[in-house]
Amino acid sequence: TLSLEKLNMCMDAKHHKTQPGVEGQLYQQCFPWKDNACCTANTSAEAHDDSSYLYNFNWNHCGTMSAKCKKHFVQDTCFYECSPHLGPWIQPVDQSWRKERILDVPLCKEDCHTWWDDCKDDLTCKTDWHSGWDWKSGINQCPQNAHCKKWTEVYPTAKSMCEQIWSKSYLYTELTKESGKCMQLWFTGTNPNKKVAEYYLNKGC
Ligand code: FOL
Repeated sequence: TLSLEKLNMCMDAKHHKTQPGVEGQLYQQCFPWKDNACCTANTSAEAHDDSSYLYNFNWNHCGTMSAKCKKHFVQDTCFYECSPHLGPWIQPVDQSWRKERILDVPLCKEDCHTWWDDCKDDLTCKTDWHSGWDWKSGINQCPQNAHCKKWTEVYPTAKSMCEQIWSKSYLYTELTKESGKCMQLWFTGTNPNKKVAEYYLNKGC
């Protein structure tokens, strides 16, 4: 793919549009992506629901996830489904539910730390949330061998959570939002991640 195309594209995955574009009605936390998005309005609404049809994913697998923790997972879902500027980190993958994934997206330190801080009092039973669940009820539940533990036992550091939860979708960085060299899950107004993608594309050529 030409570098310029990588600046504005959607990965070939379960719910992504083929091309990014304007979406007038993106829901709540996905609203910042409305001017240019890889998610549909419907996907953006589903991103806010427990066990939504997107992946039937159950955030409450170790009791009810706290609202302050859940909002980061909603934001991560918006980022994953809606971002049109992930081109530099899109990789082919051999999985039943997607043909492409993101790998080592450099995440801004603030976004990783606030996520981990807000989830500190919650529980989980697995470090990698992409695989190894018990799906026999239709939604993911903790498998036999995995007991619910304190978040901080499963993820001793913010870095361990951000990198391991979605099997290296994110790379932990010490970069701050103002650096312009890391991707932001949380933003308002113009999408700051376009310039970041541009920076990494130019770096590579
Ligand atoms: N957010 C980010 N940032 N990166 C991601 O890759 C990502 N992926 C999801 C949601 N948010 C993300 C999708 N999550 C399964 C589990 C979680 C999931 C999608 C699918 C699942 O079906 N797991 C099966 C294995 C499926 C397979 O690999 O064939 C399991 O065994 O639990």
